[in-house]
Amino acid sequence: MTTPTTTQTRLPDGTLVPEASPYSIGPSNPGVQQDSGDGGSDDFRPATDALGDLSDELKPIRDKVFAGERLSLDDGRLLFATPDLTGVGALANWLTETRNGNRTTFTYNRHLNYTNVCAYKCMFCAFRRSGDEDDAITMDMDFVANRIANEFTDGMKEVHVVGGIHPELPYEYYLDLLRTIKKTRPALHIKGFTMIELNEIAKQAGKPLPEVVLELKDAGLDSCPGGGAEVLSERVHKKLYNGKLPPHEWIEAVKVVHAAGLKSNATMLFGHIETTDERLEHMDQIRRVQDETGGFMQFIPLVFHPDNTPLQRLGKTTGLDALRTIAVSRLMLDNMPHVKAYWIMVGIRMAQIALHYGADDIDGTVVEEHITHDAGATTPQGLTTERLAELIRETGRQPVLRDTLYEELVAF
Ligand code: V47
Repeated sequence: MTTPTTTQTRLPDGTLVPEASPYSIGPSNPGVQQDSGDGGSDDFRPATDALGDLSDELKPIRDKVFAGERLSLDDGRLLFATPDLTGVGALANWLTETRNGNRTTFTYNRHLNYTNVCAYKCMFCAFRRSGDEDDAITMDMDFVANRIANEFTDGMKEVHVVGGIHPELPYEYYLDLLRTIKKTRPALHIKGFTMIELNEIAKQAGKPLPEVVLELKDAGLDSCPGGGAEVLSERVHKKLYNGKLPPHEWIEAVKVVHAAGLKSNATMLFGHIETTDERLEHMDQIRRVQDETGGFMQFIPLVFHPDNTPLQRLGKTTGLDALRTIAVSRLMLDNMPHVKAYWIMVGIRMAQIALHYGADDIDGTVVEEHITHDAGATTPQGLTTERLAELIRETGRQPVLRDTLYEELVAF
C-alpha cells in the first residue's frame, strides 16, 4: 500500500495526518451527471476532529492506518475489545472518507429468487423450503420473462439473482434463466449465483467449475453476489451448515470466478455463534484472496436475523455490535474498495449511522426481499432511489447512484 503524500493537518495531540489521499475518487468521474450542487464533495476533506480524542490504546492502530499499513489480527482483537467504539468508528470513518470523499453510493436494483427450494438445512436460514409447502416456489421461464418485462423498469441497472440449492434443476435451467433475463432486458446487469450455487450447477453440468463459469458468463452472467461465505471457519461450518460447501472450497470457487474475469462481492454473516476471532480470520482470508485476485468489489457484513430459524433462541445482535463490525471490517480489509451497510439487514437508521463508521454504500432499491424478511426483518421490502438518496443526504453524505461495477451514474 502507498502512503498518502498530500497536505497534512495537525491533530490536537500533535500528530500529523494526511488531508487527502490518492484513493479519493474525485469529483470529475466521466459520465457522472451532477443533479444539484449542494452536498457536493469538491472541497471535502476527511474528518480528523474526532481522532484527537482517541483512547491511548488505539493510537498505535491510528498510526498504522494513517501510514497505510495492514492491521494484524491482534490489532483486530483490540478493535473488537476496546470500549472506545467511537474511536474505532472515527478511524474507520477517516479511512472511508480518505478513499471515497463524502460520497455514498447506492444502486437501482431488484432481487429475483428463482427458487426457495433447497436441499440443505442451514441452521441460520428461514428462507429454505423442502418443496412440498404451499409457498415453495420455482420460477419457470415464462414467469421469469414476465417478471423481468413487467416488474422491472427501464432505469433499473441490476438484477440480483439467487436461489436455494434445488436438487432437481438441470444445468440447462440456469443457462435458460440467464438467457431469458438478457433477452427480455439486455441492459440489465445480472449479479447472480453464490459460490454454493455455482458449485451445485457445476455438479449438475458434470463439468469442471471453470468451464461452467465461462458458459454461464456466455449466457449472460455479469458478476456474482457475496453470499454463501457465511463465516469462513471450519468450526462454524460444522455446526451450522455442515454438508454445504466448506470454507476452503468457497475460497477456491471465488478464485475461479475472478479468474474468469467476473467481479464479485464477499459477505460475512455475523451475530450468531461465531467468535470475534472467527470474524477476524474470515476478514483475513478475504483480504488474502483479494491480494491474489483483486476481484472483490465490496465487503458486506450481514446481521444475522434469528426468527423462524433453529437458532431463534440466540436473539439478534446489538446495533453497537453491527457498527463495530462494519468499522473493523473497513479497517482490516485495507485492500477492499468498498464496505456496504446493507440497509435491509442492518436497518435503515443504523445504516445511516454506519456511513460514519466506515461504510460507503448502502445497497439498493431491492424491491422484494425474502431471505431476511422470512427471518423476521422489519425493514421495508424496498426503497425508492429518491428515498435512498434522501437517507444518505440526511447523514451529510453526497448520494451517488452507481451501477454494479461502480460506474457512477448520477451524483445527487
Ligand atoms: O448467504 C441467510 C445470509 C446471504 C440469514 O453481494 C442471512 O451485493 C441474516 O449475500 N439472517 C444472502 N442473513 C444475502 C447476500 C447479499 C445480500 C445483499 C447484497 C449482496 C451482494 C449479497 O444472507 C446468505 C446468508 O449469509 N442469510 N439467512 C438470516 N436469517
